[in-house]
Amino acid sequence: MKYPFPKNFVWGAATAAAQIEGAWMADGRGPSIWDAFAHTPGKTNQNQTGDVSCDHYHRMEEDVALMKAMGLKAYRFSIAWSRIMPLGRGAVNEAGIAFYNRLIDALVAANITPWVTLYHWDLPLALQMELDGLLNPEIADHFACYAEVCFERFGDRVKNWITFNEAWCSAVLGHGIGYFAPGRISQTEPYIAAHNLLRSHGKIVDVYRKKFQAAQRGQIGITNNCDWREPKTDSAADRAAAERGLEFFLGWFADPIYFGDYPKCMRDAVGDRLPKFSAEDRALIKGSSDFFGLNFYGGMLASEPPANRDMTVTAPTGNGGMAADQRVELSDDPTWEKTDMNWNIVPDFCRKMLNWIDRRYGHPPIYITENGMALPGEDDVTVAVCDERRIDYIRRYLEACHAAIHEDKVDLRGYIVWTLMDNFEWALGYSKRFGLHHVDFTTGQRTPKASAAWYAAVMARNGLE
Ligand code: PNW
Repeated sequence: MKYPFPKNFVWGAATAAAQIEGAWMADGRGPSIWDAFAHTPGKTNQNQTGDVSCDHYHRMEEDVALMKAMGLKAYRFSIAWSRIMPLGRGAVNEAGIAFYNRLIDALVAANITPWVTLYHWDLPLALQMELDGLLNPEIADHFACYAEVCFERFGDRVKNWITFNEAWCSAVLGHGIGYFAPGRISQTEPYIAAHNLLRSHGKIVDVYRKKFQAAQRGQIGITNNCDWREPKTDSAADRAAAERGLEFFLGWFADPIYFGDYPKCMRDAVGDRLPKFSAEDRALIKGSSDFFGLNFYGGMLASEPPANRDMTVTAPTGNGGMAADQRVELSDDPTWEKTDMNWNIVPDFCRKMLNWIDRRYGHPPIYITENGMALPGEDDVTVAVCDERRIDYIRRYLEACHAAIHEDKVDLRGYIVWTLMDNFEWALGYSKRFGLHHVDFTTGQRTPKASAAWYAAVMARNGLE
């Protein structure tokens, strides 16, 4: 074997509740902000919603069988808060608990380690309506109560917890450019939402550590996303722009956890719009992650913009983050291959990102909790099953991971593919397919793509040939 991975390396595939479950009103589930957003005409591709999606809620046993068939070692999924607590607080919905109990039991029986994300963007709608959701500091207490129910009910079998998936998306896409739920457009609110997400993360981890961790012996952390920023030229200004871009993207969420505060460049640029941590918040947030979760998808060239450039971002993906504040000009190298999301395929950027995290945050254990690609033409199942380009993509990213581990000595402990099966790709609806399995959204039929068998072989031998 050319590229063996460390013993105990975590191999997995991921999904998220709002993207696969469907059954949006079944068994007492309350609505989420993504239901409201998707049901607002004009917000998603062809006004598509997650109402039915893959109908995983009703096909869970079949889906676990798919995972078992490929010898999946770990499965990362998220819990829909509004199935557990339909109004986000108060009464617990036992039918929702029962669903996740059945799922977890099925995984354990199939020898698949559950990795559970507590929040993958689907805030109970009631909390948005009553409290303004993430903008209200009180949200941290509600997050902590919900999480406590999950630890209590599932923590005997779940040993790997992720508090938040990509807080950057909730902040920037949800509260900055309005591309994601709850669809807010503001230059101030992203910083408030981010702040309350970090405070919520701190509280959730505190609950876990004080009440559950000793007995349940699991680990808890947060997953952030970041795209690499490569200096466009070797000039000091472009190198500084790239570094600033990374601090605005990832440092925003990781610096408070590892250092207790936001990056200095953000303080300088954002001024009074950037909230301050109270001593109490800081004590909860600093040191609050047992591992570093990273979702990695791409990168761009970064350069210092001309002084008079208007940086206001209106582009849907908002890849520039809070662009007017960070002032980093982003561009592509025309030779780069792209995915169907238009994201650049540059495996070396993954290695660089891992090294940046390793150095900046003092050699933390890292798990890649998402990486994968969307391919065009895959609505047609006969096209989808020949996904050689996806195999090539995953192979090259895994080679980059292997180099980071063995040559750079990064403590990378796992790689989780996005995603187990085609699903509701948020604002892009069903127009983008990332799955190792094709889903026919009319019949619900699942069909393994070539990448599923290939990935099964990689997991079985714990490495690449
Ligand atoms: C991640 N962007 O989201 C999510 O965690 C998944 O739920 C999602 O399906 C996957 O990546 C693929 O998109 C992102 O526009 C979605 O910059 C959009 C962006 C970034 C991450």
